[in-house]
Amino acid sequence: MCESSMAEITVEDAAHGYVEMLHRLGVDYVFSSPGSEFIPLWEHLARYNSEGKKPFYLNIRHESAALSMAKGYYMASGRAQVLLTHVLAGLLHGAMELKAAYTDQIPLLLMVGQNRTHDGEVYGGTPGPPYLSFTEVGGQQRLVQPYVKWGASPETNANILATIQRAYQIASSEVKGPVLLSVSRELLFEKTDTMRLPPKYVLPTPITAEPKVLHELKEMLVKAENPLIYTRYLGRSHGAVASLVELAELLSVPVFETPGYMNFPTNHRLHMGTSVSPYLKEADLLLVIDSSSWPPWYPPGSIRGSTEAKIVFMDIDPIQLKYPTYGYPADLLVKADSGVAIPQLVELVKAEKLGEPMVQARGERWAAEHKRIRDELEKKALAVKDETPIDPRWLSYCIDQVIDENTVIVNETITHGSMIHQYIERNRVVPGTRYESTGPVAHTGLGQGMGIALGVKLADPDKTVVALEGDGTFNYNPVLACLGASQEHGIPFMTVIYNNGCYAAMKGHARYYPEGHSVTRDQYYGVSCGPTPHYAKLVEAYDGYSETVEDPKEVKPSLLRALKQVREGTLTLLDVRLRQ
Ligand SMILES: Cc1ncc(C[n+]2csc(CCOP(=O)(O)OP(=O)(O)O)c2C)c(N)n1
Repeated sequence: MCESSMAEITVEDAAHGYVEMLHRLGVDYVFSSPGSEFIPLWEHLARYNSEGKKPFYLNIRHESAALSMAKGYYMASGRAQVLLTHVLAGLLHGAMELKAAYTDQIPLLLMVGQNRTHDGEVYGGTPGPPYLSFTEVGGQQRLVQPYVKWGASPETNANILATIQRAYQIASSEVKGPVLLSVSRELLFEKTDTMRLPPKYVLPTPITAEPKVLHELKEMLVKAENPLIYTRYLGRSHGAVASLVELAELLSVPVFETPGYMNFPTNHRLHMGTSVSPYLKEADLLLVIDSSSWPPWYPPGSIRGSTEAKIVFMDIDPIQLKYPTYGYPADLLVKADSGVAIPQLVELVKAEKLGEPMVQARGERWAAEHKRIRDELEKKALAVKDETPIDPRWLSYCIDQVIDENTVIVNETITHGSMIHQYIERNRVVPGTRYESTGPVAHTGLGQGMGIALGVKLADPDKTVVALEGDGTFNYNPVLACLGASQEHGIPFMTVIYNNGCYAAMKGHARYYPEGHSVTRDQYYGVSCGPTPHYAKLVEAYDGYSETVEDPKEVKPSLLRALKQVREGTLTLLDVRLRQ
């Protein structure tokens, strides 16, 4: 390949140029569920990969698994990911995960095939009748229009490399999110010798607040007697974690979180767990950083009845443009990237003369509270350690005991979620060691956890990755595709199923119909997830290691055996049978 002075590259054909462009963008992997329109790309990917050149082609057996893997890879690496999925059918199979990526601000470049001809007009054009049914009047992109930041359906290869780069640039810029390129067979198979190369892109600078706004926030923080900080996804910027620690320590402000990412070291004396509500009444400032998509109270207006605290949101999108209704009250909305704004805030606070005795007394009070919360949780877990069926508290406590600080927890449980956040907290101290699968930013739907775990492990091969699943969420996952991807690509991860044999979260009948048919007949439709199959056997089919755990005494030993296996490179699953 040579680059002429006119910024053109010589290529074997158009698809060669597409692959070269992805290579130049620094893309590591192309996550892909096959469709025959991609044959031209496979041709060149095979050559690049056999020469050790990126992007590596990653065959994945279901689009939803491919999208979740790409999401996990982004969450661990911070870089936008590229996918290929089959025309229409593939797009629809991955549609929920695409919507999830949109909500969770995950930058993905999704390339979907399409066809524009149907009568042998063009070399490589539509190969047969099935492709006719994959055409959509108005173009397939309209099917997922609300869930992509940007989309294009290129008409020509004349500027296609610029379009690919632009799509990647748009996905990667704030607010990040998925973009869609519908690339036609006619363009993919096109013969050409040269292609025009765009000038290399740059990203816009990060969003941060005006100095006077940060000054106002600093004033509020230093004057507050009882400030609280709450976050959900600050930790997606690893650097922001250390800055938040610095800010919290300077002022002895407690930090609460529902961890979509690892946000704040859980063993820190100012880490106060997940529940902010017991402290709201006495608070005079509540600073919600990176959680405006899911603030820590509900309904939105109820906060004004429970506290007189001033409410400040800091977020790239503090009014959540994607929601038709919202309604969370605020005194100050700081539109900023916390990874940039918090270090600025730290510098402003450092320049202040702080009331040292007050800050110290506050620090001691919260350190004592941190210890009290932990002691109480431990006592509660030990109290149920011998219960049969196994108590989920005991399982969560044991997981916390056996993992090390470099083990990554990918949580996709529902009613056990808050317990997991409370208990798995002894050593969540390294940024990038926990992720929420149903949505690090907001709830986005079940079935993503195993793919995310695979993507995280692929991006971070030295870490041990543990996916926590409910038996319900496990069923929503593309399990076979995920186990297959693990086996095919050598990506070992461990799954622990919190198996309570039902969809406990669905049992809301009595709340709405206290004397209704369900209650009186003891017949709760929507709750059953049984008879419980031998989930452990699924993993055997992929040469993995698995156990079914029913004895509370076996919880810790079985976790240790499974961790040993997965660390030695074996796909692993524990099906832990819990009380309902
Ligand atoms: C794709 C999708 N389908 C259905 C739901 C509705 N839903 C939310 S929680 C849940 C049950 C999950 O069951 P399980 O994982 O066993 O957790 P449990 O409720 O027992 O704690 C269901 C069906 C959803 N959120 N997403």
